[in-house]
Parts: sequence; structure tokens; C-alpha cells
Amino acid sequence: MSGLFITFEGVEGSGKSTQIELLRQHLAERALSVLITREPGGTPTAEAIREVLLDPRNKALAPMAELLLYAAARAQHVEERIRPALDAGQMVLCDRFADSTTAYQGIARGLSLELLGEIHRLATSNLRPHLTFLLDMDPELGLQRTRERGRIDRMEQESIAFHRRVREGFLAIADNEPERVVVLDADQELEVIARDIRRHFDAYLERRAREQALAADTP
Ligand code: Z5A
Repeated sequence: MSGLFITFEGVEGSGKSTQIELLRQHLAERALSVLITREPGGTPTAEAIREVLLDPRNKALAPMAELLLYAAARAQHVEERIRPALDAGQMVLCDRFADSTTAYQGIARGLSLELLGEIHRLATSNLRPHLTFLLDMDPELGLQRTRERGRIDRMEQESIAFHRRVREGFLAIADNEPERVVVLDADQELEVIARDIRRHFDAYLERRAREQALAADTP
């Protein structure tokens, strides 16, 4: 795998899709081509699973069934889209990935983190992002932003206490992996956040180039 896998995480409405598009424009100006994708989804089959997961009529979905559906969508997405792109040396920007499962199904729903790790290994052969941007904000504010769009999906219907646990879950992941996860205050002007993301992204690329040069020099 020689490509670069970058994920965007955060509570609902934290601005992930918006920032992915701004980073894509920045990369296009530098003639860098990227694959933009999202979870759950990213392939026709995984998008069909997304429909089931987000349909507000599926209120009775059991936590374990929910976890396995997110994992099934991810297994298909990694196999069909993400890994081939990374193997071809491409850059992949993904709206949500396994940290969402840890935060929503693990920390907020209370399913075993050990089990989640095992399922992740089975579903993806333990694929990990190189770099993750966590757009952190008060979930109430994020939900307010998405509600202005007028549709409420099954996950959005969860209580505010649930969404607060999700936020804490993301912050705990970032605490455990500060090298990979960059935490950004998502309650700022779009352009301020975008500039920070570009700065961290450029710094990451430089660090990676230095490490690769060192590795090439080492006999
Ligand atoms: N989920 C899970 O439980 N387990 C998993 O493993 C995975 C996912 C992978 C996916 O829903 C749901 O599945 C999600 C987690 C769960 N549920 N929840 N809750 P989704 O894909 O439909 O939802 P989302 O990922 O949260 O995306 P979103 O609602 O589209 O939000 P966003 O991409 O973070 O935000 P945005 O679309 O860029 O911006 C939202 C609005 O805010 C929009 O009007 C923007 O113009 C505005 N915005 C953005 N940035 C700003 C700033 N800085 N200031 C002011 N306004 C802004």
C-alpha cells in the first residue's frame, strides 16, 4: 500500500463534507488527484446498506445488527474502492471510517471495544488511516446545522446525551493517538478551519517524505 489514507471524523454537522471539498480544491490546484468517498457507503452495495442504517423507520435495529451492518458496508468499501486506490498510489479522503464505529457503536452504544477491534480486523485486514482530522464541536450545534436541511435520519434521532458520548469518544481516540488524529475546533469560520487542515496536511506530507528518504538511505 503506497497511497495516502486520510479520514475526517466528528459529530453530525461538524463540517466534514465541507472541509473535504475544500481540501480537494486545494489539492486540485496542486494537480494532485484524490478519491473522495464516505462511510457508510462509497460503493453501490455499501450505499444500499447505508439506506437501511439511516432509515428512521428502522428504529428496532439491534445494536449488534447495527454494528455488523456498518462493518459489512466497510468491508465492501475497503475491498472494492479504498484498497485498490491506495495500492495504485492514490490519495483517499474519506468522510468517516472506523473511528466512527468506536465512538458511536463502542463508546456511545456501549458495545465491547475488543469485539469492535476483532470485527475491524476481519472486515478490513486492519486498515488504518495515516492521518485523521477530528472536527470537534458541541453536538447540539452540529445537529442544529443539519436540522436546517430538513431531514432527520435514524442516528440523528438519538438523544443529545448519546451524541455527547460520541463526542467524548472521539476525543478519547484523539488522546490515545495524537500522532494520527488532529483535533480542530469546528465552531470557527470555514476558511479558518480549512487553513488549519492544509497546514497540518502539508506538515504531514513533509514528515512522510523525510521518513521515506531516511528509510531509502538505511542499508
Ligand atoms: N455512523 C456510525 O454510527 N458508525 C459508523 O461506523 C459510521 C457512521 C461510519 C452517517 O450519517 C451516520 O452514521 C452518522 C454516524 C453514523 N450519524 N450520526 N449522527 P451521515 O453521513 O448522513 O452524517 P454525517 O457524517 O454526520 O454528515 P453530515 O450530516 O453531512 O455532516 P458533515 O459532513 O459533518 O457537515 P457538512 O455537511 O459539511 O455541514 C453541515 C452544515 O453545516 C452545512 O449546511 C454546512 O454549510 C454547514 N457548515 C459546515 N461548516 C460550517 C462552519 N464552519 N460554520 C458554519 N456552518 C458550517
